[in-house]
Amino acid sequence: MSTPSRDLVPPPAAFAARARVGSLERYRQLYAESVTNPEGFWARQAERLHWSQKWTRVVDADFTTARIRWFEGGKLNACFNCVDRHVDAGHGNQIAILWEGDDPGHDERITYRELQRRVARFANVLKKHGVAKGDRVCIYLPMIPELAISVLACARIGAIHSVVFGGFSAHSLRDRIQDAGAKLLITADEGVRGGKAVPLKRIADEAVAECPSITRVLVKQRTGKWVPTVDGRDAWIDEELAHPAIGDDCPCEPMDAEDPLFILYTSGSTGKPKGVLHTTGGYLVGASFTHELVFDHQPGDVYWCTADVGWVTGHSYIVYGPLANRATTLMFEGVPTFPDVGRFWDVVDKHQVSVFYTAPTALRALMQHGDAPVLQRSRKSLRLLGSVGEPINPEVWRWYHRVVGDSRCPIVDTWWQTETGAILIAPLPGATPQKPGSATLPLPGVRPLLVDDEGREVKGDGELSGNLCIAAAWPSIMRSVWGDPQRFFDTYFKRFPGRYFTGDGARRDADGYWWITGRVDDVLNVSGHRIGTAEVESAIVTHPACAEAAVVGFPHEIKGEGICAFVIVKAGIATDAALEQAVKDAVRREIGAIAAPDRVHFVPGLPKTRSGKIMRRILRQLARGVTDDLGDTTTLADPAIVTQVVAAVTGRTAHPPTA
Ligand code: 7RM
Repeated sequence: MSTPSRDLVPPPAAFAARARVGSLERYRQLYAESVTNPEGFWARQAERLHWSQKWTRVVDADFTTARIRWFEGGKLNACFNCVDRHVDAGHGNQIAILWEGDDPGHDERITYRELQRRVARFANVLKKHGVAKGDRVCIYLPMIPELAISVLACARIGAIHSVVFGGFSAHSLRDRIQDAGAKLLITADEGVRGGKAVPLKRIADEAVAECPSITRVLVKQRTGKWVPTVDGRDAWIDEELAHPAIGDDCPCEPMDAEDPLFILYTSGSTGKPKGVLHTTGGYLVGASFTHELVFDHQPGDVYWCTADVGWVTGHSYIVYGPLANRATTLMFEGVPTFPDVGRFWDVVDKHQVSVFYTAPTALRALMQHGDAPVLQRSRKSLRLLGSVGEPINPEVWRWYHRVVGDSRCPIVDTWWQTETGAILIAPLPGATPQKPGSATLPLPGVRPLLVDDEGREVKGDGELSGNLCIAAAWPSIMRSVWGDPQRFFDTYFKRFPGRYFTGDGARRDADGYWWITGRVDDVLNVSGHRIGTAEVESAIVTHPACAEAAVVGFPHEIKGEGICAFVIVKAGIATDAALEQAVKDAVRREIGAIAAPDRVHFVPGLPKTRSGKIMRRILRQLARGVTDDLGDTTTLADPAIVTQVVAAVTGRTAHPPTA
């Protein structure tokens, strides 16, 4: 199945003429340089940052041992690179952060000079409360300026931030705080999204009650609602910042290139979420280099990434990448559908956004409402569109291109992961002819390859498919799993020795274009968020009525993937609508609303192999409504169970729970 050439969308000539990389030939040249002389290439890229001391060795990486070090001997500070150096260079009056509140009447403009002052004061507050270099600080905030400011304040003093998305539950927050051994938590009274309040402080209190490592909780008053405070533990951020002893100056801590910058938790196929560890030099080189190249960053751009800073996309493409490049980055507190489904385009017009980066799930949700809400807004300021988080359906790509971008803006479909730190596969908007649904070609310095299940490289010029691996290290690759280096090796380097395994499947077409087909492990992608089936299963069985659960994904019109749970209840329990709700609530309570199953089926048993492994393949078929083509079931321990499960799912017979 090769892609017809009518599906090739070349970069518009007007765009290419002004682009940083303006032709495919120039891209090919850059790429060739990067793979023939990676050290020279990355050393040149690293020059984009300010180093207080230059590195002595560009790279020392070995995928057979999972030892990865970039720019050793070099010293730099990420906050200095994102803030101070721009002020020093005379750009203090430029807007650094454009904040748009949930309420359309509520916004804030923060210049680089103002950002420097606020970050330095915040850093001084952290120091006053005993935070020092290497300490972990957990940040559980809504999308308000203090989120970016606290991230940068940590980086300034060398504290390691661990941002937890504001949609996670108390238990998820507790697990992350405990795993990182965080000393201080930064939160808010409440968050506001779509006109509704999120009780962050209440959730944080519940979490911190089981976190002895936390000595201090700093609370931002976002709504001013009364919340309980714990004497000797809690302090109001605004009072702390206003304290006369807190000064405007705070030196940037010189950090080794390989000193940790942050931990960010992400789901895998087994066990609890992993603390992905990123270090200072390589990460910032990667975030900055890719932001400039993929988003063709130009002075004067107003750049908007709609992600939450609680995910890696927000770390790399709201905070670190754009600020390192002295962009004006827009931070949006709200949701795409409030006060109405035209909100994104209202914000685009209001702030004259030129580069817009969002997720397919948001586009699918908006596309449902037709073209009118888009066409009613000008969108003339837009020049480039981006997509991230999951494969974008070709028809959604075309709608994004034709309706949102008026057929004038290139689209960059960016493939990457929390672990990769920065974009690895994406078009360069002025150079790469795009194909709807393909992330196109690897960025300079990136060497993807396909490997079959036996570990042999899948090679050739035609259309190929396999497990997506990367052959050699790039600067922003994660360095370890926090507290568990063995898990780092086992997860990414064990299955295909000498290669980094992404967990994704992919296809490469005859033009060398990459098509990501989705996860090949037990990780779901729900609205662009990674959720491990094992986590959801553990959450379900915390409910006392549930004996066992198996979770699979199914195609979902808006979310991309929906969650379907098959649950065995304990003897004598009635499987009614109330219990179904209770199962969903259990997952909300344990993980957060994003992981709540869309469907719950109570079943008398689960299809298992003789070694006790759940055959998810069969459940996946059932979840998508297929009951007659379940494939080979002869390896099941008890093939008869399938008939009973089918009956339970289709409701053809009563399903008394087994003991
Ligand atoms: C940035 C981010 C990573 C997983 C990854 C893929 C999927 C991300 C794309 C994509 C197809 C894309 N980090 N994914 N981007 N699949 N096309 N452009 O999403 O760690 O949260 O998720 O997301 O499966 O492995 S993440």
